[in-house]
Amino acid sequence: MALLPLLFFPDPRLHTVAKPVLAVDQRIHTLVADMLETMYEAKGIGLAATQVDVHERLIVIDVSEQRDQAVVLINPNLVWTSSTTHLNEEGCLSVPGIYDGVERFDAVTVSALDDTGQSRVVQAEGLLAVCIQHEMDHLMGKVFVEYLSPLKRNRIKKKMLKAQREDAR
Ligand code: K1U
Ligand code: ZN
Repeated sequence: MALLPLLFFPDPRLHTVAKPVLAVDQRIHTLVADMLETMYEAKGIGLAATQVDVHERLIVIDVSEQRDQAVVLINPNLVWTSSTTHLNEEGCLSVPGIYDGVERFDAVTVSALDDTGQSRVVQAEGLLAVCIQHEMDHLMGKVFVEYLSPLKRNRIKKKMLKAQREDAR
C-alpha cells in the first residue's frame, strides 16, 4: 500500500470531470487500497479519485467512529434524493483548514459497483449522505468552496496560494 499525494485547491486538475471505471481489476484494487490508506492517514471521512489526480469515477468513505466500515463506490450514480435539504458544515482534504456550510439533500440513494465489481445500492442519510454528495461533486470536478460566495471563494483561494508558496520555501 502507498500514501498518494493530494491535489490542493485551486489546482485546475480538481476541475476535471472523471470518466467511468472500465474494469474492476488489480489496478483498481491497488488504487482503492492506496486511497483508503491516504484517507485514514489524512483523518478524512472520504476521498475521491480526483483528489489523487486519477480521473475515474471512484470514491472511498468511512464515517464510522471505529474507522472500520469503509464504503467503496465505483461508478456511483444518484438514483434518488430526498425532497428536504439541510445546511451542513463541510471540510475538504483538498482545502485544508477551511470549513463552511453547504446545502445538501438529507438522504440519497446511490447505485454503484463495490470493490469486487458487484452492483450495490446504498441508502444513506446523515453524515454518510453528505459525504457521498461531497465526493460525487469531486468526480464532477466540483470543490465545495464553489458553493460559497465569490468573495469567500476568492479569499480562500488567496489563503491557499499563500500557504502553498510558504510550504514550497
Ligand atoms: O473529500 C474530502 O476532501 C474529504 C472530506 C469529506 C467531507 C467532510 C465533511 C463533510 C463532507 C465531506 C473530509 O474528510 S474533510 C476532514 C474531516 O474529517 C471532516 C470535516 C468536517 C466534518 C467531518 C469530518
Ligand atoms: Zn473534498
